[in-house]
Amino acid sequence: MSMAGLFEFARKDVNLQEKLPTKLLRDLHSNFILQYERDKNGYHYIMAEHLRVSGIYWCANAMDLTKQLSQMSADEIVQYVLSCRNSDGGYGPAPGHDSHLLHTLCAVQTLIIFDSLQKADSNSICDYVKKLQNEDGSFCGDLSGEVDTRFTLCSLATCHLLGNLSTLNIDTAVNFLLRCYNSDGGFGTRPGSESHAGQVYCCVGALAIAGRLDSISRDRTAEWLAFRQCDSGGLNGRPEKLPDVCYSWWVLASLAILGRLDFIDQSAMKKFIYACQDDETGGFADRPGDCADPFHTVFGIAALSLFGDDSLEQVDPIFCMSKKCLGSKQIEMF
Ligand code: GRG
Repeated sequence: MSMAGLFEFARKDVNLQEKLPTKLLRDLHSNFILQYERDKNGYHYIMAEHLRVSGIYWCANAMDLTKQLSQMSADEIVQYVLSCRNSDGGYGPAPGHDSHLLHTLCAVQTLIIFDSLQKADSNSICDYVKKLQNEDGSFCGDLSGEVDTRFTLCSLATCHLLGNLSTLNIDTAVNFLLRCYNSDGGFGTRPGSESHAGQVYCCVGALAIAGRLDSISRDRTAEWLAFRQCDSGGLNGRPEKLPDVCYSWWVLASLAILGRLDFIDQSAMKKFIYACQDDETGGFADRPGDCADPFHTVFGIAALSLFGDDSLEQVDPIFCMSKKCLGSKQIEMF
């Protein structure tokens, strides 16, 4: 391949056409989200059983951040989430499914959003999380043994939100995270793995919860994150990949935690996020013109909230929940 060809390859991007949305279509998004709550016999609801509790958190959080949570059936949702609890103390994605850290954190986040955390057994949840910590400080997501820095954030966030962070071995957890810190400033899933923006969010968030952000170079990490911005204004997760609206959250929230939001071109980024909205059905897609879904919807909305928008609740960059519902559980960062 010629040098020119290589250069083109490195600049993978999308084109923003003129007819794409240029402002936040807030009220359309609540209709989009509520259809997932209403249509329980529909294809999407049935096919999503393996990730339902995560899906419930994405939907409830999107409704909370757009100040429309009161339109949801709070009691029914809380009862459903509680019914996903297993005897090991963790939560699965749906009743009868095995526990997993991803769903356990989402269950806790959802209960907080609906002001129902007192209905959960905090001690048994923390015991469940503690058992998944390995000697080297890393965490498995469940009994299958997969290790990933995502699970470090899930563990520290869950125990912090339940007011029992000290049940975990924080020193070894931090040591493990630092072994996943790469010389380019990013973090990977495990020591030696490629830097990825999703993993940077998990590691930076976990270090913030641990009170150990001083262990890394904020500027070096923020520079790696800033390089994720493409000409369209959208952000990718790693070099030579297409932008995706969810990285607007993973990257921007990491920069917010590091106190480096100004490293990015904010107006170009907003333009890309607005363009990912579906102006007929509501919801956000990964990229302009693709099919909208609740995952990209919540992270698109959360990213816009970080820029400051009066029609949205202010979001907390570590926990991806409104500051209003977190109250005193927020972490003082500076
Ligand atoms: C929100 C508090 C809170 C916690 C969530 C599970 C988790 C903790 C974070 C996930 C972070 C992460 C790894 C995000 C990336 C998700 C994603 C779109 C992965 C796709 O990866 P590839 O390799 O896509 O298919 P690319 O974009 O690299 O081509």
